[in-house]
Amino acid sequence: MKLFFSPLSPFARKVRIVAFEKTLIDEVELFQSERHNRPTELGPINPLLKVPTLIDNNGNSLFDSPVICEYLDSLTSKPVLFPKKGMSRWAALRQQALGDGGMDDAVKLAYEAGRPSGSRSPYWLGRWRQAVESTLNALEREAPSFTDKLTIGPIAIGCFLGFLDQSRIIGDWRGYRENLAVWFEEFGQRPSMQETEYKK
Ligand SMILES: N[C@@H](CCC(=O)N[C@@H](CS)C(=O)NCC(=O)O)C(=O)O
Repeated sequence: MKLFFSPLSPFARKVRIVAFEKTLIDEVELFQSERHNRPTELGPINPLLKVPTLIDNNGNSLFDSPVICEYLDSLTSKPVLFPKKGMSRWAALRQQALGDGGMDDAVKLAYEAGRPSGSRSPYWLGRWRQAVESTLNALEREAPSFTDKLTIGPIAIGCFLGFLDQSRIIGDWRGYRENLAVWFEEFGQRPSMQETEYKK
């Protein structure tokens, strides 16, 4: 399999973590995709022109991290990262939506903040920041009920928090979010998190 990724993309990190947890990492060949190359490089395989994009062993392309992650989950039996049915499935998918949604807003905030100072929109900077803070507040309230069971939910949340640390886009998020900070401290020790951490 081939994975088009960028070292800074939290969504691509999510896919790499899943590959690691499913012991598939050695079967995934990584191709670093630079932003300026994406239209030509990814156009034929992903109309969204985004990383992560996966090419499976039959040459089929898969995109959007939830789809790629569920595909990888289907390839080996354990651990089950996408519970098949019942409330545990909806709880995992809901957590994934929180993590992915937080990443979406944090990435947009980083893009907007990275524009030349005269072109930045105060409205959009405020809007994306508000959404990131609101997601963090929800996660702080929910963190005491997080269980040790590994699913796609905590993986997505871990990638969201990891992106905030790596990009420093909103400064110190831990200050008054102790439950979440304690949870992330422990989750961040997983080998899959350590192995995929962005290093300058
Ligand atoms: N919903 C997508 C989001 C992927 C995404 O936003 N990727 C960003 C990088 S973090 C991207 O490739 N943006 C286009 C670009 O940077 O050219 C997923 O879950 O995979």
